[in-house]
Amino acid sequence: MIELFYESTPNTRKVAIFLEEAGLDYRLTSVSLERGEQHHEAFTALNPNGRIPVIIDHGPDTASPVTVFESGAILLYLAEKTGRFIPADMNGRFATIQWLFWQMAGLGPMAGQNGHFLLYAPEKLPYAIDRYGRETRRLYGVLETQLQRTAAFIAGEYSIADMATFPWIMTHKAQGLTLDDYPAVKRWFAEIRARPAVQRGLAAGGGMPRSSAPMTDARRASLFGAPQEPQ
Ligand SMILES: N[C@@H](CCC(=O)N[C@@H](CS)C(=O)NCC(=O)O)C(=O)O
Repeated sequence: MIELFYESTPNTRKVAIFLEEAGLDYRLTSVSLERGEQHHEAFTALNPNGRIPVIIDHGPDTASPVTVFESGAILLYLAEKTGRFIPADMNGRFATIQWLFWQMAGLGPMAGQNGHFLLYAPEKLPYAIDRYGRETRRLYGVLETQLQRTAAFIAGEYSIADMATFPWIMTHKAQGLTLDDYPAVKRWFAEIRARPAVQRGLAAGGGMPRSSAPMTDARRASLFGAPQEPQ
């Protein structure tokens, strides 16, 4: 059984989608970002970086429980464990891994900062808005070119690269973008959203808090305030 430490956010949705796609036995353990539970000692013992998602694989097919943090590493772990959603041949495998890393190191952080400066920063800083907006649009353009090329999924067949990228494209409106400007991304997005396992993955944790929850003072303090500094 896989335990997924969870609040509904782009990075945790990736993992819920994989678990549903693969039909793995799992349960969600709520981590309230508003209450700052990602900074609690019990949680940072699992992930010293104090971020969700984290999984614990409780077996029974592992000698002892396996803990993994970082959503990209979790997707790779689950793909290795099941032999699914990553091709076995070297070319296909690294086509998938390179796009997974592109999402982890590029699209996720840049879109995250873009959303921050557009929606949450107490001051509207034109330089930051311009810098991250431009970079996010550039990355959407890169994805558009790739999806026009493959005319299918990001790395050819449906894979963990798509599962990593899709929840971030879900945030396009908050990024100030429209998919009408990216027709191949729009086609791919609709195709993935229609998958029953993706629907189930997105519905996981129905009653739990979501990243789209209102930005209360407590949430702002937990996400951007003093707990983020070295303790
Ligand atoms: N690179 C990490 C990023 C994880 C991350 O930033 N998680 C957010 C939710 S999507 C979080 O835990 N935020 C809590 C905080 O900023 O204190 C991953 O992909 O797992």
